[in-house]
Amino acid sequence: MKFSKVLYLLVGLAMIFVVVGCGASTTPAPAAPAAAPAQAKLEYKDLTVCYPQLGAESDWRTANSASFKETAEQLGVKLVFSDAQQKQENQISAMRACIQQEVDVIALPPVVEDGWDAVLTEAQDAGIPVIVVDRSVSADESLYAAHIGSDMVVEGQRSANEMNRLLPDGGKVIELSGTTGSGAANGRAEGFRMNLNDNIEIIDSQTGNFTTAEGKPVMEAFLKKYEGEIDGAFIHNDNMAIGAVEAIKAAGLKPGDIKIVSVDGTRGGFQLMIDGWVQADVECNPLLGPQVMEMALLLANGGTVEPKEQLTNETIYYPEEAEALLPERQY
Ligand code: GYE
Repeated sequence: MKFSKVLYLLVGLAMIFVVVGCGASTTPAPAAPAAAPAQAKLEYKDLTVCYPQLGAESDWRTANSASFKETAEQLGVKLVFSDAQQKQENQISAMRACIQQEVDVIALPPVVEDGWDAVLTEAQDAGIPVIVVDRSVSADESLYAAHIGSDMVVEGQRSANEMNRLLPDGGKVIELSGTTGSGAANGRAEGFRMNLNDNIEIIDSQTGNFTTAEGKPVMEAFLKKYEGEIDGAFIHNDNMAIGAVEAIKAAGLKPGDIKIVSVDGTRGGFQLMIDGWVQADVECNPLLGPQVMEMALLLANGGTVEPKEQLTNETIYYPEEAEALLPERQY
């Protein structure tokens, strides 16, 4: 029997059933008990999302904050935004204030990996789902609803692959790393060491806290200490690369004398590639607002995110394409 005929038959039977059903009742049916109204589905305009941002240390971070603010504005989500100035205790107090305020969802970009168990437990006890954003936490997975961000280990591996290509005969490299104890710095350092060729030696590693201001003096110190010895630099973000390049220029070196691999893919990083200072920029995408808001709505409506670990798709940028791509970069 054709599908359409089966459909007609079923519809017909259903109609007979309805008619017979109604006709058969002689006494009026008792008023149905007011069915508990199905839990009204929350919409974006009903949502309050807390974003205790970790700081404003880099262009990546500025773009990340803007992505959250713009997305919230477009969707009509109420965003409780704060800036912790790279201090974990400030992020924790901001989270506690949001718990008190009974926000619907907390999206947390943790400045460092450790030390979140207590406040994550407090959020859980208050029934507020937490989405860990960008950097990871070392806390047990059961304490948060999802983590969305980059695979920092993969970024480190990609950076090592580029350094291997740039120094085919081996050499000495320094590492200018991100904030000590942060998931981004830990992952990038780990991945870099996993893939780096044996003939390339990491002669020193210091933090520049992901900022231009702190990256510059660290590079100055490296240049003094290892004069003429540095073949390559793995720099954990473009802002520190900007500071490092200022120091390298001041030391009288030319673009390419020290091969630089940086991370983020910001406009500043693109400009360094165009000017010949950076040979590869490993992308890290800060524009997470739309995905996080979508997740927040799902969680606020009782849904779950599967799998808990949601990774961002990323690539590597090279000097040859930098000029053409720069005008369309969003950050
Ligand atoms: O690479 C850096 C920022 O956590 C991925 O933090 C983020 C890093 C990013 O300050 O520029």
